[in-house]
Amino acid sequence: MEVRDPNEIAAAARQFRVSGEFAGAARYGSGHINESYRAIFREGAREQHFLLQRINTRVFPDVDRLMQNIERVTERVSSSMEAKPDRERRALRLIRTHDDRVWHRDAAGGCWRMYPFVNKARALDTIESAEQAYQIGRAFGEFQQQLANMPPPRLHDTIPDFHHTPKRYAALEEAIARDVAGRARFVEAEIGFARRRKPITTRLLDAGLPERITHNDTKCNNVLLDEATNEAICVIDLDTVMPGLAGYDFGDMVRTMTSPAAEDERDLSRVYLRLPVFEAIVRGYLSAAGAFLTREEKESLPLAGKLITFEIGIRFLTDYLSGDNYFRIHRPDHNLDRCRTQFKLVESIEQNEAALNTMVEQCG
Ligand code: ADP
Ligand code: GN1
Ligand code: MG
Repeated sequence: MEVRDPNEIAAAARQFRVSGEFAGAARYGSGHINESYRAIFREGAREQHFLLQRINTRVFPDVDRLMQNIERVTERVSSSMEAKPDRERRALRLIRTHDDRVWHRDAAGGCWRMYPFVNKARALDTIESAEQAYQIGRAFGEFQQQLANMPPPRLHDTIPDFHHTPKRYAALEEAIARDVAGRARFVEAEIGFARRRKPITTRLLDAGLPERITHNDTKCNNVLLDEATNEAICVIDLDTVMPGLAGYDFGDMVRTMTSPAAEDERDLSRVYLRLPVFEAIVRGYLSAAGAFLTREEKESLPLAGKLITFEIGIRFLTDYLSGDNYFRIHRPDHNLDRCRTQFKLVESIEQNEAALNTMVEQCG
């Protein structure tokens, strides 16, 4: 993990308009992309916490457009929460800088933003119960609903073709052909697994489904759950909110919640789909999104679960072959371990396909 000079972090934090004195910051969370810190400001006996982030500009080079999206999305979500007394815990709010911007570029080119920290809430890397899956499903369903009918202009594509599975597949083939890290010979089985499934990569895009505004990164640790009530209260990680298919969000929930094991579990016997959790995701998601989804979109949900799990699997494999320069890793072969868990889950989804279709039919 990157080690950053504390003075650099402190200087960035002080750019934001907050009452009180900066009193320290510690690395926070388990995201693979940005660098996040829990920052403390003190004013007399009062202490306030913030989530300070150094944006990954390799992944998001156009920070202006990225932050324009986030500003619009946070305002929209916040205004839809107007009636709620604890709106500050339910909608992210960008803290502005002293010169009234929503992000700061430091002298070294680092780009920073800051949100109030949602206290007494947690982000789960793996869920502990089907009820949590229901909650997270509902939260992302409501999020899509809040962003439906957003007035023009269209949101920017912060990462073009983010969920274009055929292009992700083409990128894998290119990484295999280039083999810059000399690792292709270690992953012949995984390459074979991916190649056998190439024909499915176009299926969601070819289905003629309507464009929505979607989150696109709906893994379970991108929602905060209230510690006391277990309610999913706040959708976070808004970098990839942009036009997309409803199934992208449903699919990444299937990927990150139906298996009891972590995304990087090495014991693959622990990786499999749990039907009751799948059902909880469907019920939670449709309790909100059911109101606006078409019949074809609902029918596409099981396929989306398989396809997004497969897609993230090939992205991990591509990054492994390319020398690990996209996803943050914490050990050698980390991306390969992540790829293997995704592929194992794809197999488990395939074995349950008929049951998943029936469940969606019954819930929809
Ligand atoms: P990444 O793109 O690296 O995943 P995230 O925006 O998801 O970055 O933030 C990383 C982690 O920080 C989250 O998984 C969550 O644990 C925590 N987090 C993010 N925003 C907040 C917030 N406003 N309040 C509390 N915790 C947060
Ligand atoms: C990344 O930022 P984070 O850790 O929530 C990635 C997602 C992947 C996920 C896999 C912008 O999400 O697309 O599905 O890792 N985000 C980006 O865990 O690429
Ligand atoms: Mg995240």
